This record gives sequence, structure tokens and C-alpha cells, in this order.
Amino acid sequence: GCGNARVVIVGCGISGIAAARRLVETGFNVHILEATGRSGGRIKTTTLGDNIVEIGANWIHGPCEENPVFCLARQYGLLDQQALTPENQAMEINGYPPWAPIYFTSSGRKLSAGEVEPAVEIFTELQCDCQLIGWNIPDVTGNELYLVLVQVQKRAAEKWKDIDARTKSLLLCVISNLLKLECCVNGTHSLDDVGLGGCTLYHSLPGLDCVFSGGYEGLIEKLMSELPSGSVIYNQPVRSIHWNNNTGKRERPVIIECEAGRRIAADHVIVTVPLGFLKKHHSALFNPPLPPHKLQSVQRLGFGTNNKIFVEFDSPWWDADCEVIHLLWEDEEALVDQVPDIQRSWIKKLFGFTVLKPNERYSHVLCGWISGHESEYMELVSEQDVMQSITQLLRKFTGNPTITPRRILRSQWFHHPWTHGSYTYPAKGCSKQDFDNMMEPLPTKGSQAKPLQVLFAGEATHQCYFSTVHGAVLSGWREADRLISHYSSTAPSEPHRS
Ligand code: 6YU
Repeated sequence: GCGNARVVIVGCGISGIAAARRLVETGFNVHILEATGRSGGRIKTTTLGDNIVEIGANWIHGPCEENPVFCLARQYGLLDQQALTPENQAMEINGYPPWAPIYFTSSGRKLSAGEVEPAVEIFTELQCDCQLIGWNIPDVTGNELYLVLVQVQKRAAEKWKDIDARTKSLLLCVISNLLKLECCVNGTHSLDDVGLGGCTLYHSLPGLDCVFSGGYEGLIEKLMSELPSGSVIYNQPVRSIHWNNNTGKRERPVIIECEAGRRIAADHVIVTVPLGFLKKHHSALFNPPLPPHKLQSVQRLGFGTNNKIFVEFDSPWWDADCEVIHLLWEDEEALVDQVPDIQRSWIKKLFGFTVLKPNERYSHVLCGWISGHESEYMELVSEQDVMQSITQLLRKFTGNPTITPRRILRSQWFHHPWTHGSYTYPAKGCSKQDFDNMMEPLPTKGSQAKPLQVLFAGEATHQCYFSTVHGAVLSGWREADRLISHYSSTAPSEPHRS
């Protein structure tokens, strides 16, 4: 068995919690060191007035039997009736829930779904092609966004032959809007940063995305309640991990050093810090440093920013059945997913709002979505100025000068010191090999040193469910299982005791 092996887990997000639970069940001695004062990491629920809002993860993407987050949530009774129906689980949405949209233009016009349909059709077609075949076509510019745009223009030239020039330019504004939405989905600055070949790596599960009506953090509470009390040490940022300490057979090979000076010896450490943190702090964090191939993957994979701006109103000004509101800038027919003057016009990057379903928990709340450098800039603008920009934006697009938000709340993931962004995307030039490198334990194969000293979990280490909560959970279980099977195949005397 695992004897008295001591495992330290760095980070108390859901991947760390998932790994800890499985190891504790098997008899390992487990401690989690967490930099902040709370568990959950990028799962973070709070309130805006009387409304429950999610600062981080929002949905269970693809709630079906294969999705461990769905299964846990169901087991704990955290889901609404509708999410539990077989019809809901069987829905094939390919990553894009069929939400009922409304489109407003910057001159205050409301468009019908029919008016934007030719643009949506082309865009959806492109997305399907991209998911099926990947677009790793080496092109002269090496510019992936350009590749998408060329495709858009080509298809538009064929399909919109009989459409007048004014309508065509409006349709191109719709495409610009959908590009910005796609940037939010990927959590990236521009689609030019995303490796379209990498799109084939991501798998979407069946099932219509659902939410936790009582908040995503309810799942964290349930999971935490099953860990022995005292398993987590909070406000304990890890500064460096000293591995390969060849201090003799009976000693623990890893020393974990905290900011506060505390040093903990362990047989194994599971690192679950976000990729954004790793990119910034890898050189201080690992001693000896990460091997070059692993470091290259840390650098090559993308970690971008997607933020939310929640806006509450006294009464709704949108249609009762509307689920998403798109904002079309009529000067964007040139197909852009970036704003030229970020300081003055960062808000143009906000593609629009999703509508929080009104029920006993929510009054009238919209969630705005903004990604990229514009989003990073937004984090530094005062809340009052964000509120003012949102108010002006809505008045302009609806033509209604009386719209006044009651209050707002935004996420600030880029400036979060232990995250540095939102989630992972396959950047240009990335392949499955980068995810394999991310999850590879240290020391790497072939070394004479004690095996499995440093293991890696977290959403960025999952090769097909990166950027999701279920990817994070599965990565935690994967690393726990790696240790469990290691001990089930080695002599019981192996880890030493101190
Ligand atoms: C999902 C969704 N969702 C929106 C937004 C965000 C994310 N995700 P954690 O960071 O949780 O834990 C690490 C801990 O480590 C943390 O507590 C730190 O404080 C700590 N730490 C760091 N440094 C430390 C140190 N030195 N010492 C000690 N501790 C330290 N996922 O399933 N549904 O709706 C969304 C969304 C705004 C920010 C999301 C969503 C992502 C999840 O939140 C995230 O993956 C997990 O919570 C991560 O858990 P973890 O344990 O790994 O890390 C081409 C193609 C691509 C297709 N892309 C697909 C797009 C789908 C992505 N959708 C996401 C969308 C939203 C809206």
C-alpha cells in the first residue's frame, strides 16, 4: 500500500480537491497548501444584491454521464429538474448552446434573427469545419485569423450574391461580433492567437449546458466536507519546490518552501497552480528548473483572459424569452476582433450579454463578456467608470436614454495574483504533445532518482477537456491514480517514514 507516503498538493482549486479526496480514501497522508484564504480557485460564487453570481466558471459544459462534474452535482442534489432529464443529457450542441438571441446595432436598431441569419449561417459552417478537420493549413502569413477571414469572404461572395451592399456590410458587422464572442469562448485576445489546428483537440460532450442554481461553489463545499478537517492550510503561497534532493534513501526527496518561510518535506507534490501562474513564476517555483521540453510547452500553450461584467436593473428592458444580447458596431464591417484604441474604446470588445434566468434567486441581471487586452485594461478602470461606460453603451444601442443599471460587479482574472488570466487555449503551433508534456511528472523517464516527485494536475494538463471544470477534476483523479498505482506495484516498505 501507500504506507505513510506524504503528498503535498499545491492549490485548492477543484483539481487539487479531486486529487486529495482520492488519495485520502486510499490512505495517503495529504496536505493542501493554498495561497488564498478560500477553496475553489476559479470556481467562485458571490452575490450582487440578492442575486447569486459566478465570478469564474458558469456552466457544466456537456452535462451527461461521461461528465464527472455532472455526476457529482447530481449525486449531491445540486441540479434543477431540467438538467436531470434524459433529453437534456442527450442534446448534441457541439459546444454552442442554442440560445435565443437579440441583436442591437450601434445606431439603436433592433434586428430580427432573420436579418442576421446569413452571417450566422456562414460562421456556424466555419466553426463546424474547424472542429472537424482543424485548420492547420500552413499558409504564407501564418495568421490564423486571416485564414478565417479569407474563408468568410470567400463564402460570403458565393452565398450573398443577391444581397445589397448595405445589408452585406451589416452582415460583416455580425461576423465581427461573432469573432469577439469566439474570443471570449477561447479566452483569448484575438482569434489570431488560437491555433485552429488545436481546435480538434478539444472535445465537447453531449448535453445542454446547465448551471448550479445555488452557485457552483456548492459543489466545492460538498467535496470539501468529505476531506479530513485541517487538510488545507490557507494563506500559504508556495514559493519554491526543491526536488531531487538526494539526501539519502530514507529521506523525503521534495521540500516545499512557502512565502512565509515554512518548509515541508514530502514524498510527492502535485502542482495544480494555473498555467498563468506557471508562465510567470516557473523559474522561482522549480529548483532544479523544469526540463526544456516541459518549459517550452508551458510557454507555448495559451492562457488568456475572459472577464464578466454583471449588471443589475430594476426592471428588464429586454424581451422575456431573450437569452443573449449581441451588440453590433456598424463601423466594423472590416472584420475585426480587436479594438484599435483600447483606452478610449475598450468597451467595443464586449460582444454582448447573456441573460441570467429570472427566478426566485435572480431579479434582472445581465452578464457582459469581454476578453483579451481590452478586458485586462477594463480590470484597472474604476467600477464607477465601468458602470458609466456600460450605461452609455446600452443607451446608445437600445435608443432608450433612461436605461440605468442599479449596480454592477466584474471579474478581474488577469490581475488575480495566483491565476493571471482565465483559462487555457491551444495557441498557434500547439499540439497534443504540449498537453502530454504538461502532465508529465518529474523526474522524467529514464532518471535514476526517486520517481514521481513532482506531478502536475489542473485544467491546463488535460488534453481534450482543458479550460473546463470537468477537465480539472479528471486531471486531479489522473494524478492521484498515478500515485496509487505506483504504490500498488512497489514493495510495501517503500516510502520511508520520518
Ligand atoms: C467550466 C464554465 N467558464 C469562466 C471564467 C473562468 C474560468 N472555466 P484553479 O485555478 O481553480 O485552482 C488553482 C489553485 O491554486 C487556486 O486556488 C490558486 O489560488 C492556487 N495557487 C496558485 N498559485 C499558488 C501558489 N504559489 N501556492 C499555493 N496555491 C497557489 N469551466 O467547466 N465551465 O462555464 C467555465 C469560466 C471567467 C476564469 C471558467 C469554466 C474554467 C474553470 O473555472 C477552470 O478550468 C477550473 O476551475 C480550474 O480548476 P483548477 O483546479 O485547474 O485551477 C480551440 C478550442 C477551444 C475550445 N475551448 C472551450 C471553451 C470552454 C471554456 N469555457 C469556459 C467558460 C466559462 C464561461
